[in-house]
Parts: sequence; C-alpha cells; structure tokens
Amino acid sequence: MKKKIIIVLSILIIISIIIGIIIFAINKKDVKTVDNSEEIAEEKLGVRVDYTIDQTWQDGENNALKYSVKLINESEENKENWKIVFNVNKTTQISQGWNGKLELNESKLEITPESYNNIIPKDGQIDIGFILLDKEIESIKGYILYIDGKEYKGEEKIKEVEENKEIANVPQISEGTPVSIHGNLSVKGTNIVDKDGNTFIIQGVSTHGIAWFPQYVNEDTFKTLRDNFNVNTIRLAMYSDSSAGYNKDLHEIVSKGVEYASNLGMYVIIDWHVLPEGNPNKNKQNAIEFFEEMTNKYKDYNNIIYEICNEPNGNVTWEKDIKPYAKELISTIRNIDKDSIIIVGTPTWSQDVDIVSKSPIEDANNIVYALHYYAATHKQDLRNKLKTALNNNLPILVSEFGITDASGNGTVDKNEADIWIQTLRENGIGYVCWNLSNKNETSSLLKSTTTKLSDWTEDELSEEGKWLKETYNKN
Ligand code: IDC
Repeated sequence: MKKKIIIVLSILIIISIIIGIIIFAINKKDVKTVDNSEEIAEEKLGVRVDYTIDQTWQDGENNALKYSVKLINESEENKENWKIVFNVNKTTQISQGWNGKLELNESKLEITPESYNNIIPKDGQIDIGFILLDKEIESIKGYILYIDGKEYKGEEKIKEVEENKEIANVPQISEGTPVSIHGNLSVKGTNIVDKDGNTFIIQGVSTHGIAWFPQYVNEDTFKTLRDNFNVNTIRLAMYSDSSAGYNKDLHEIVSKGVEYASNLGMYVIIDWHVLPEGNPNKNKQNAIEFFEEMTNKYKDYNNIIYEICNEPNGNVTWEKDIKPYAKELISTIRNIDKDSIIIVGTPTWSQDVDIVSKSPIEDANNIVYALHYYAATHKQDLRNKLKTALNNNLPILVSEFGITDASGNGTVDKNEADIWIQTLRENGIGYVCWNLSNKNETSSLLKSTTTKLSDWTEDELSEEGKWLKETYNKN
C-alpha cells in the first residue's frame, strides 16, 4: 500500500514538472513572438523613425527641448500618407514646429505631413523638427508610426538622455558664433568689453516696430544677418505706447526673437521703444512689468541687453524725468538680473549725452547711455556732444542710427554715414542700424518690393541695405 502511494506521488510529481516545463516554454515562446513581430513590423516596412534632442534651454518654469526627427525610408518604394504618434508627458506643451503639422491630445503628440512632404521618397528621408516645453528633461516616451492608415509599432522604451544633453540654464550655443566667442559683455570705462576684457563692438540691426513688422522676427532672417551681414546683435524694438500699437501680446514676439537670436549665438537688445509718449514715466508701470517678466525669463542668459527707454523727447529733462525713471527701472532689473548691460536713453531723442555725462547715474553697474543719430540730419554738432561725453567718461552705445534723415526717410548720406562709423570704431563704440523691414521709406534695409524674409540678393536690398552689408563686412 505504502509502495503504491509512493509510486502515484512520484508519477504526479513528474507530471507536474513536465506540465511546468511545457507552460514555461509556451510563455517564453509567446514573449518572443510579440517581440519579433514588433521589430519585424518596422523592418519589413523599411521605414525608420529616428529622434534626438539636439538643444535644450530654460524657458521660464519649463525646459525647452528642441527635437529633430528623421523619417528614413530604406525600402525600394515611396511611402505615402505617414503619421507619427509620439507618447509624451502630461506636462508637455508645443512651442513650435516645422515640416509637419503638430497636434497635442492627452499625452499623444500627433504629427502629420505638410502639403509638400506627404511622400517619403524611396532611399530618402523627411526631416521634421519641433520645440516642446516640459517640466521633465525629455518629453518623448516611444511612438507609433502609421503608413497609409496601417499601424507599425516603434520603440516603446524611454531613450537614454546622453550626458551632455543635460539641461543648462542657458541655450547651448554652437561654436564660432559671436556669443560663443565673446561670452558675457560688461562695461569698462567708456566701452563695452567681452569676457576677456577686450573692447567689443556691437554691430547690430534693429527691427522696425514688431507690432507692424512681426514677420522679420524670424530665425532665418537673423541667420542671414549674422552670416551675410556680419551682424552680431539684434535689437527687438517694441513701441511702448498704445498709440503706436503697444499691447501685452507683443511680449510673446519679443520672447521668440530672444530665442532665435540666442539659438544663433547672437546678442539681443530688448528695446522698450519710448517715442510718441515722449516722457518715459507715462508708461512706467507697464515698463516695470515688462522688464520683470523678461528678466525673470532670461536672467541666466549671457547675451541679453535691456534698453529701458528708446528716445525720451518733448518737455522732459534728464534730472526731473529721465534719471528718476532710469533709477527705478535699473533697480527693477537688478533685483532679478545682477549684471546684464542696461541702455539708458538720453534727452532730445537720445542725443544729449553731454548733459548726462555731467550727472550720470551713481552706484549702478554695466550701464551705457544711448546716442542716436541719422546721418543726413545729425553731423559734427552731434559728434561734438559725443566727444564731450567721452571726455567725461560716459559709456556710450549707439543703440540706433540711420543713414537717412531723422524722419527715417528722405536722402541717404553715405559720406556722413562713413564718418560716423569711422568715429565710432576709433572710439570702440558699438552701433545698431534702423530698420529691418521693407517699409516704403529709405531707412528700411529692404526694398519695398522685397517680400523674402532671408537670403536676399543684392538687388533686393535698399540703398541703406547695400551700404550696411558692405560697411559691416569691412569691419
Ligand atoms: C520711424 C519709422 C517710421 C514710423 C515712425 C513713427 O521709421 O516708419 O512711422 O518711426 O513710429 C527714431 C525712432 C524710430 C523712428 C526713426 C525714424 O527711434 O522709431 O522710426 N527715428 O524717424 N529716432 C530718430 C529717428
């Protein structure tokens, strides 16, 4: 009896072991099948999705993550009607995108073709890019690729973030650009100097009012100015009075401009363009709010310059109106940003630097004072004011000039324009030219018939535009 029980038990144990082995084998086979089918799906199709984060920077509370996506067709035939759905975080937001239509829906970022890239050519690829804003240091957690409505599984696992892609507080700037070479600017004596203490000449272009010509706040435009015009600084002119189109929505355009210039390693002047209101105190509260917003966003950047009042004019004086305004704005900015350069406007449309040089603002670091000229109107008399100011050790920046008359129109005086630039270069003083637009006036850099935003031919430039390109490239 005992023997029988032992035999039955042994048989039962052996059977259990065999069943166990079979279940294990089946399970293992199942896992493998699923794995293979996913891989084979994309392999068979011959289309690969490749994505990387190639730049990161801080954007206020968020990380800005610049993604490049390649849709690579290694098959023998064109593939049409593509769609990629990326799994992203709940906190992900879209900032901007190119070469694809982006739509965000509950942690799914769907990208569909533009009219011109619906087909992925055989042996070819499509490049897509976008900037996402996120609390996390990466947004994409796998994707599904669709071709002609059919689903192809992609990689589900989270991509490792490479060590050098760690979030920095400032944009990662490519080598050889003005900011990568010269770094932090500061004021020493009457000059602006770079991180090594060498005199740095700001050679800039100013936008027209961004309320009227927002299209030129554009990365390709700035790149053309950097690469073909030898421009190292972009000035973003935002008129500050509602009579000249000021409204808070424009802050967004300023921020875009700052990002484009920063990506390109250019310096950028954020200009509170006081003009029709004359007295900067009229819109002081808005100015304070604006610069609080901007400094909070960009305090860690090393390429930002703040211009707090373009051109005070009318019934205002340095002592009574401008200086108190400047002191208050400087303290607003310095509460948040300890060292970026601040440009202070001067009386009479930023011409009376001689008056200011007798009573500059005390106990403030990295301040320069604005001198503005229009070469067909302002000549040796104004250069004499410059001389007086320099003799009194006032740091100066020509944050705006034109080679036309003071209306921004009329004749162009290249002879006087050359004398000005030579004088400024000899004294190590920077200059920023008015204006980046195709408005029908002689101070526009583009002809009014030019609609292209970048890569202009010689023929598409105005007389001032041609002069600028030649003069800046001779530096
Ligand atoms: C001019 C523009 C012109 C516009 C006018 C009024 O060129 O299209 O209609 O402003 O908004 C400045 C100012 C600058 C002027 C420029 C030429 O800073 O805003 O632009 N100028 O008048 N100071 C001296 C000349």
